[in-house]
Amino acid sequence: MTLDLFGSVQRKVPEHEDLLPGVVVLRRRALADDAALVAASHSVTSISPFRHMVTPGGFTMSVAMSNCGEWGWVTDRTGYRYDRLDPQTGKPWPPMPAIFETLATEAAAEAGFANFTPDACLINRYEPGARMSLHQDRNERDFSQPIVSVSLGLPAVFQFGGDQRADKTVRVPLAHGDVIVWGGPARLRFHGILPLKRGDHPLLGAQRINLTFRRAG
Ligand code: MD6
Ligand code: FE
Repeated sequence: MTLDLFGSVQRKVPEHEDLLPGVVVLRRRALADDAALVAASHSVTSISPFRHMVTPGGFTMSVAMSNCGEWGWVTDRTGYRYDRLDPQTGKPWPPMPAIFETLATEAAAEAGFANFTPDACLINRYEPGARMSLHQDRNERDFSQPIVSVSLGLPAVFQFGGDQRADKTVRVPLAHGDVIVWGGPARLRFHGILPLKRGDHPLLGAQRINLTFRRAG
């Protein structure tokens, strides 16, 4: 704890938290580049727009999604998978912006995963009430590769479970600019996002954008 020039109390936010084995939170790591990241995200979604995909069970997701990079994560009635083409445009996903790839590679290295080169970036858009129910990320080929996840806009509560759906969960608040890197023993843990609370973020208004970087192919 330190006192600043005006005598108010500032709690130091730890920059590098080891949340659970294999999970590192880099608080505010993306903050300095926030406007450029939002602009890059807009350039992607102007080509491959946000859309609400349908799960194999027939439910329309409350989170709207797009992708960039060589592979994009998609779901429809036939299942979850990575695809080189955007099913909505019939064209390849937009290339991954350099500022995305640089952030993902640097954050992974800071968390202990050297040489992470993502070939897929899923862009999730949450509006108030949107949520992501508990799931595992298991459509990727190589589980030794980490996942880097960047939060922008309204804050959200991330739920971390165990390797079984019924395992008890811990809640982790994620704010604008926070980056999570996870892999190793945490790679297949169940996780989700609680329903987004209403709010108005200076840069993004009433939404949260999440960028999730993976090595899919
Ligand atoms: C989200 N994230 O933060 C949803 N999955 O909006 C995920 O589902 C996720 O953040 C794997 C690794 C990191 C993540
Ligand atoms: Fe996930």
